[in-house]
Amino acid sequence: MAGFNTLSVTVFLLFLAVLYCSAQPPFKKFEYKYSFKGPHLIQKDETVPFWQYGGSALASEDKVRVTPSLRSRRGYIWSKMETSFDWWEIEVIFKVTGRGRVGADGLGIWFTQTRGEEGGVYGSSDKWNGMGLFFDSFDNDNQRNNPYILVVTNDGTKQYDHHNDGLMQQLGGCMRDFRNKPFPVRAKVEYYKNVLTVYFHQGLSANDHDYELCMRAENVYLPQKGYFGVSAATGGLADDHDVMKFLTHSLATPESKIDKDGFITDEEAKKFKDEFDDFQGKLQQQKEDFRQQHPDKIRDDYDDTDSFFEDDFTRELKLILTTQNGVMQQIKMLGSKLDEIVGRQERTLSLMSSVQAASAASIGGGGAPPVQHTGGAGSVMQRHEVDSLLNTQRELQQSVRDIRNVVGDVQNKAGLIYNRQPTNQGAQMNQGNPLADHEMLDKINSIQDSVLKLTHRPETQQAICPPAPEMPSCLTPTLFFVFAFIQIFVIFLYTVYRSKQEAAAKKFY
Ligand SMILES: [Ca+2]
Ligand SMILES: [Ca+2]
Repeated sequence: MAGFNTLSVTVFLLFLAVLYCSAQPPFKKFEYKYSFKGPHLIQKDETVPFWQYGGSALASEDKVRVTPSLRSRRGYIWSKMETSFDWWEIEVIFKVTGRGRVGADGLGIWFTQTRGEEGGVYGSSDKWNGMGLFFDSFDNDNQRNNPYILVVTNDGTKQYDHHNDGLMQQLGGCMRDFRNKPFPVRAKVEYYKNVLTVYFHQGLSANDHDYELCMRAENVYLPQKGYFGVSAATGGLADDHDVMKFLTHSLATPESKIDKDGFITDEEAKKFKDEFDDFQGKLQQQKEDFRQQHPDKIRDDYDDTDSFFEDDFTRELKLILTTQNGVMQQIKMLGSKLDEIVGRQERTLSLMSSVQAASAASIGGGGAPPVQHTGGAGSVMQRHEVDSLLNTQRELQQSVRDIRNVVGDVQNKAGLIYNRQPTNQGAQMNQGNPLADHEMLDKINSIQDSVLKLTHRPETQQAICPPAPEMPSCLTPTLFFVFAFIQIFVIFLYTVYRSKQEAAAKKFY
């Protein structure tokens, strides 16, 4: 009974130990020889340390442009060294950007037994042995399910089914849009204890924890050793495929870590030290080379680290400069606003003067010259021009008023004279009709004229004509006046007679 108890306790403890070990997260170690990232992604000879790239791929300081957004391009980048660990996790931070609503073809992240070559599967060769994680932009089978993310494993015999977007061959996948995101998108692939898990970060934030599960598959058997790679391709449509970071971690089970006890052997320590010295030597050599090639760019204080930092005084000065710049910008802005206001006022003034001129013209019966309405921004009237124009308008208005007064005066006087004339001619004339009165007036006027002519004639004749021959007694002034009186009398009688006749005629009607 006691033996059974001991056995059951041992089994239970073993079970707990296994459970504990399996629940423990794996130990992660960053593998710099299988990684690349900015800001100093390339060396001076434009190579990426521990990586090789080709096709249309171009590496710069902060990214590898696997393809540019040009038609029918293929590019790739592969790690140089074969992996030396069983389990791993890779995180790839990249961008797929293009002007079109639809892009092509896509990007592949690889772990394969041998490095791929330029080929037809997202820029890399077909019939690979290992895993391909594909970001398929273009919808070849027209199922309206792209952009799509899928994992396809291959043992080196299968050909990728492009026409169906690899749907029948996929180990798993998810439909996510990874193009034209505000932040770089990220993919994390974990291969640990034959479980392959893919997480995806949609690039809607820069938060490191915004990953979501895309697919998970168990019992996945990938080659024990292999190479990591990224490839991309464009077709009739084209996107930029830019990889900012490729970060690899090796994963170790807690058991294996406990076996190693966290220590490294002397042999390993020596190996790491040699590697470090080797790199240090290479760095110094490159520095020397650079100094020799660019003597003009060498600064004596280049190695003086103090020159890279600023002191308090400099920082304060910079702060003051920044503040003053801000103040200056504000003043400039105020100045421009003031200019704008002055411009508006001038425009308003010119408009007002034109309105005044129009009203003056309507008062003066159109005598004023028309003032041009200046609508254009460049033809704003000056103040003194407006003033002179207004003065002219006033003078003109005054003159028109004067003329009007004079005309009115003349009219009044004329009216007075007209009203006064008939009363002087006698009360009888008022009783007759106006036509007769006028006739009468005309005749009297003509008589007066003739009288005047006659009275003035002797002097003019004396001045101009030769002396007339003596006539016995032709016409004396007395005789003339007698005749004139008789004539007036006859006309008067005739007028009276005619008015009477007309009065008699009216009685018949
Ligand atoms: Ca496709
Ligand atoms: Ca599709």
